[in-house]
Amino acid sequence: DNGPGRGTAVITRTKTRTKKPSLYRVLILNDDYTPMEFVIHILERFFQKDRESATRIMLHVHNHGVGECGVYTFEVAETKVSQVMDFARQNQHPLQCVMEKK
Ligand code: NFA
Repeated sequence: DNGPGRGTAVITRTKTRTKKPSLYRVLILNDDYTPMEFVIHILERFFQKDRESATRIMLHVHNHGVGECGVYTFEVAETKVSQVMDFARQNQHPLQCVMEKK
């Protein structure tokens, strides 16, 4: 006999709350040498922009010095930055791409 209040299984709450991942903006920076067409290509290829929004973002960077390509979780943002920096370097353009916490 277990008697009162003994031998009773207790399930404690192990997980209810989840954490939203931090988000990071990926930015490109203006320079005097990278061709406009190359920047548009980057935005189409790595950020899935159509030609119209790629052109708008490129011109924003050209006119304001910096612009947002997209917002991603840390690992995705890091990968985008690496892909852009590698591709720019391979093509001998000084284009800079950075990430910042939102
Ligand atoms: N400023 C560059 C040019 O006039 C174009 C550019 C735009 C470069 C956006 C970098 C980022 N060729």
